[in-house]
Amino acid sequence: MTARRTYDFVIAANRLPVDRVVTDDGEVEWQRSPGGLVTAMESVMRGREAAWVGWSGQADEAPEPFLENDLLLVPIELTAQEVASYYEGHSNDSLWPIYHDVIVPATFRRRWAAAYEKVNRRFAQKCAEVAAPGATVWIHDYQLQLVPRMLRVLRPDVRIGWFNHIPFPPVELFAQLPMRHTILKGLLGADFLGFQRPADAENFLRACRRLLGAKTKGDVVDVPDTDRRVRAAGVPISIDAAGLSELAQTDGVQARAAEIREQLGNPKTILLGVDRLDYTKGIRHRMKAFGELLTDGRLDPADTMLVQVASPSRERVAAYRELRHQVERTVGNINGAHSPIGSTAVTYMHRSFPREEMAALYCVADVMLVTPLRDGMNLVAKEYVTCHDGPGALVLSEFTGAANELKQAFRCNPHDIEALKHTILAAIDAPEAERTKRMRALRRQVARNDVQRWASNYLDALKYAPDKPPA
Ligand code: ADQ
Repeated sequence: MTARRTYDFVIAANRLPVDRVVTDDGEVEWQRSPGGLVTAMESVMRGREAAWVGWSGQADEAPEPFLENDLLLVPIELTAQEVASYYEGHSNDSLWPIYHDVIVPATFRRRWAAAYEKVNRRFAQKCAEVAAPGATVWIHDYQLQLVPRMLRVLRPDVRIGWFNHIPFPPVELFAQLPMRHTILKGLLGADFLGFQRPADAENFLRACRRLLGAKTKGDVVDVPDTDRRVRAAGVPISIDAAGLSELAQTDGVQARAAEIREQLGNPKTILLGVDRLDYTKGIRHRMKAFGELLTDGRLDPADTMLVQVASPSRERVAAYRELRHQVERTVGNINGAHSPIGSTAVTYMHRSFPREEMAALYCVADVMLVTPLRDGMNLVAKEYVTCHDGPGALVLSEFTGAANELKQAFRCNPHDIEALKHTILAAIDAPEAERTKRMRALRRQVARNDVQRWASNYLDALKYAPDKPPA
């Protein structure tokens, strides 16, 4: 592309914020994806000239840059081979397991790592082309950890931020990565590095000390062999709380919630799980606890049911295919053993739903089960407390970033199945007044710390880095 013009605010993320859809008459159209990042960015991009660099989601295709509501979308081409090596391979089969406590073993392949570098360079070059002099460039997530340094070499004039949506692992695990030095140096090309929790930032700082011999003071690293300093701190992401709460209160969503309860046979207690079908989310542990509670006779399938929504994810990676089989087998086993005639103990849906349907499910759930073994933040927990305007209960794993903020949740260690069963029962049985009080506090916490606030906190930190922004 020859950059016709440049922009003072540039976002780089693996995916563009649009989905490609083919209409009935064969036309290609782009639809704005409904994700939280897009909503957050809308608020910070308003009134700015902005560009977004990312992959379209379709291999072997690079449409020309195009405008979407004043935002220039700049597609990055990935070949099918690069999707397999940079994305499914290095990002999701090497980095993802290492960054999530090696819940499944990581696989390292030299050609995946080479493709990761090559694709990161392509992103850096594209950012360098579209960034105006002195622009702010905000790079997202673990797929693009080499971009900060590559971009700094090409464009020392721009201000570079990076935000990690997933955990940053302890150095003892990070050290396994063959690419560990390249990644740390890649990240240190930024001015500010944002993490979900202060503990993630601390893990990064420790890795810089141990593996690069870098000096750190507080949350600032001296970049070895330069006079540059980089700040690393926790800036927890959130949701568009006002928008979601408004949606949940609409007549349509409320009516749909009542209809869902009816369709489920009006049980006394509805438990809900909502996840991408990922081994980090603790879906098997949750099912095990629920199944045992039925077997023990401590829950009665006649009046308690679990609804599990699992959106399809990364199905070309072996560990994800295996997980899907395990979950579906377990659902079959529980239902075979416990479902009453005409109803099911577990209602399992392996597909995605529109926002309205998700909001209705959150409204109807008496207890929300969020039990990841490790999760950067977990937005589902925040969505539930925002939508559910009544005496609900949130069971929340202590291994999520959200647990740092959502103190009024029923906290659990999903590895401890007995304790998890106990916590689920405690959430179901808690007096209504206690449930109402906890939920109110949780809702207020998320409303105060919404995604718009996250984005403005992040950009302030980036503006003042390596110093802290004025209070
Ligand atoms: P994810 O691992 O994708 O994100 P999460 O934060 O839970 O996890 O967000 C999932 C989103 O997908 C939620 O908004 C949820 O409503 C939606 N969703 C899930 N299942 C769905 C379905 N079947 N239909 C429709 N929508 C569905 C990564 C990190 C997280 C971090 C986020 C944001 O792994 O830890 O919170 O980025 O930084």
